[in-house]
Formats: sequence, C-alpha cells, structure tokens
Amino acid sequence: MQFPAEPFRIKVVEPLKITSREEREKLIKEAGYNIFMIPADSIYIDLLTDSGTSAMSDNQWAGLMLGDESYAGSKNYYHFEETVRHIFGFKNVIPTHQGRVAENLLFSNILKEGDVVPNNIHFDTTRANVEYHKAQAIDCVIDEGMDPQNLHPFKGNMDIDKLEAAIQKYGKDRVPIILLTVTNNSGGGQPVSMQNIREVSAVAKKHGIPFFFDACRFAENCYFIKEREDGYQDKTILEIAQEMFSYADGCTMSAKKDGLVNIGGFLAMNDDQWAQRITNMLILIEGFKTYGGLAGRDLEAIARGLKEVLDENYLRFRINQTRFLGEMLDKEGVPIVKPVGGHAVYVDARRFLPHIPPEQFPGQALVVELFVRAGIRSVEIGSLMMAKKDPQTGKMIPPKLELVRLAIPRRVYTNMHMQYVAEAIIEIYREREKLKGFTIEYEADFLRHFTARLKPIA
Ligand code: P71
Repeated sequence: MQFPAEPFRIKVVEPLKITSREEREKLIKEAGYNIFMIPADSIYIDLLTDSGTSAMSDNQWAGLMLGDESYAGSKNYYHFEETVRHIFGFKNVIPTHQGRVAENLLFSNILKEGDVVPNNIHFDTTRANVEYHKAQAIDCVIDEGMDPQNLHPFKGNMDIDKLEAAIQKYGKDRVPIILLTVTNNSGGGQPVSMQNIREVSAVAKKHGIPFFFDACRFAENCYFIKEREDGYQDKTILEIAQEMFSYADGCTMSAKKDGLVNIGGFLAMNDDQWAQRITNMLILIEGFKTYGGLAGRDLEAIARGLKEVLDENYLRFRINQTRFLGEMLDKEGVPIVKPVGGHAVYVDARRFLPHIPPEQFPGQALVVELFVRAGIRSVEIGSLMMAKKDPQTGKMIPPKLELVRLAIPRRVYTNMHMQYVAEAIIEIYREREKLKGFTIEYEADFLRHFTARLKPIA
C-alpha cells in the first residue's frame, strides 16, 4: 500500500474555497508577495503550520460541553492535571494559554543576565524568550542534524561533547537549565533517541543542572523511538513517553501540537519551589492556577487530546502521511530534507532554485509560485525569515539553509490532498528555471517576514 489509510472518518466538513489563478495572482500582489498577508479563506490547502490547526475528535468536542467554568477548582482542571501527571509524571502541573507563555514563566523565574541555556536547537520563541532575559541560547545538536542529506535516524540528538564543552566554558552556575526539544522543530522535525535522552540526563545530574523537555511534539518523537530504536518495538507509546519524561525534571508544552487542540499549553515540573514561584506569577499574568488563561472546556479538550495522541494507529498514519508526501517529492528528484521529520516536509529551495541567489529569496519564490499555481500556503524558512545583518556593512548574511516548510495539520487533510500538493510541487520543479527572485520593498526592524512587502524581479 502506498499510503496508510486515514484511521478516522469524516463527520463534519469545512468547505474549501477554490479560487482561480487570476484571483490568486491578484491576492498575492495585493499582499506584497507575503503569504502571511493572504486571508486564510482564500487558501485551498494551508500548510503554514501544524500548530493550533488540528481537527479535534468527536470525543474532544463532546468534552467541550462538559466544561466547568468555575473560577477556581474546575473539574476539568483535575482531569487535565491527572492526565498530565499520568503521561509526563511531573508533580506540579501549571496550565498556560500557549507554549511561549510556559517558556516565559519558566525563564522569568530562573534566568539572570549572562546565563546560558543549551538545547539541541532552540525554537524561535524559546530563543527569543531566553534572549529577552539577557541570557544566551546555545544550540548543541549533533553535526548530522545540520546536514539536509544525512540519513541519521535521530538527527535531533544533542551532541554530548558540545553540551559538556558549553558547561565547562561558562561554568555550571551560569547554566540554570538544560533543554531538549522533541521533536527538533528547527532541525526539520527530527527525533531524539532514548539513548541520547539518558545521556543528556546523566550530564545534567552530574552537574546538578535541572533538565527540561520542550515537549510540543513528544508523541511523534515516541513513535520514532518505537520505530527506530532497539528495545522499544514492543512497548506502548505511553510506556515510551513515561520512560522519556522520567529522565527529566520538567517540561514546557504547547498543546497546540501533540495536545491536538487549537489553543493551550502547560508547564510541568517536580520542584515545588520553582512551581510555587511560577504559579504566583501565573496568577499575575494568565489567571488562577486551575485555568491559566484557558476556559474549563479547553482544559477538557487538552486532557482528551493528550490521551488520543498516544494511539498508535493515529501516530502511524500521522508519521507516514508526512513521510509519503516527502517520498512522492523525493521520487521525482525534488530536493528535500531527509529523513522526513514528523510534522513537516522541508523542501531545499537552494538546490531547487540554484539560479536564484539568497539575496533574491529562492524560498519565497517557491512559496509564491505554490500559492499562485495551486492555492497552497507554505512558509519560507530561509533568507527572508532567518538572515542576519552585518552590523558594519549592513549587508545581509544568509542562513545556512534556504528551506520551504510544508507543515501538516493533524487529522485535517486526506492523503489525496497530499497527492495534490506533491503534484503541484513536481510540476513547478519541472519548470523551475522560469521562476524569478524577489526584492524587498518594505521591512520591519525585526521579524520582518511577517510584514515585509516584496516585489518580483522582472
Ligand atoms: C510552528 C510553531 C508555531 C509558530 C510560532 C511562532 C512563529 C511561527 C509559528 C511553536 C513552538 C515550537 C516549539 C518547538 C515552542 C513553540 C511555541 N511552533 N516550541 O512550528 O514548535 O508554542 O506557539 O504555543 O506559543 O509553526 P506556541
């Protein structure tokens, strides 16, 4: 079988608008060739992010009706707390309205100026939250994790020597926490092995440094461990998750990914003192400790989503749907990051469009063409999003990779949608010499990709 069939059937449908090429040309021109500026209801297939875009199950929707909206002590909070404790094993469970608030609360309470935080690769919001506290975010992923062609099965692994070197260099008193992102989003949604998790945990223990997961896509990581690591084939996803978290002291979580909900997150940790300080701050900025910026019904949906995401039939479909999209592209020679990660396929725009230099944004050229030709929204992760400026000359320093991410929302699109996406990209690949680059007409001082206006080069 080419595709694993969907392990769900469709009960409610959301019609998609089909626009004409002329309409899309007009829309993208008006949007300044910036895909963030396109109204979502003009998009046929939206692969901008897998975050907050999941379809909830009938069981989760039913749970919403059982929302207890009491200010304090909602019954949904207790269900949520019990579920998180069961899977993650941490004693204190603090709800937040999304992942970055969990990061902000944690770092506000533990980081001081000059501190250093190692991670495999920090996700953008994590890095921004570390740097906001005047600390330094250090990426210690293995070298294989930075090479789009390397087929290492656990490209999200932390390089233990790099981690040790960072602790040696700055001294353990300046390293208040070690993080590990599962799966490693910024490295292509690549998993971390249980062996590596044990090694990171041992280093953390040896130096007396707390060790936390950035757990957004923990279930997808567990599925890769079951599939690829010796000794885990006969374990359930729940058992693998419980073992994984047993090596750590806590986690931050955006439930918008593997929580299978549209909004929500949490912080969980064993340390009572940290939890108390963070809870006090939560009450200041998010709300009382039994809702943390969410409604009771949202907590119920997360509790139910966290159980559903452990279902192996669901995960097999999820991981293989992403993989098969990648394989359809790979078979036709389209350059992608390999092996395919858990939540997204990343097209290597530098090799796709070698005639467009980084200064003319090859990734954005592909993003625009994919929308104009097929109504598909993807996102550039290259010179537009990630470039730095030389402080002396003001010239752009392009990042190492020019990528286009096709992130797949959970339980939303069918395999036929994936085939449509693959065919559109393959068609563009066959006519790739025709694509032209872009120049910037307007850019903000930071995070320019969200609001930039571009102009095609004639
Ligand atoms: C993704 C996102 C969502 C996103 C966030 C910011 C800009 C563009 C897109 C969010 C993550 C993540 C990891 C590993 C923490 C967060 C923040 N990812 N860690 O990939 O991937 O969670 O959005 O709930 O605040 O599109 P949050």
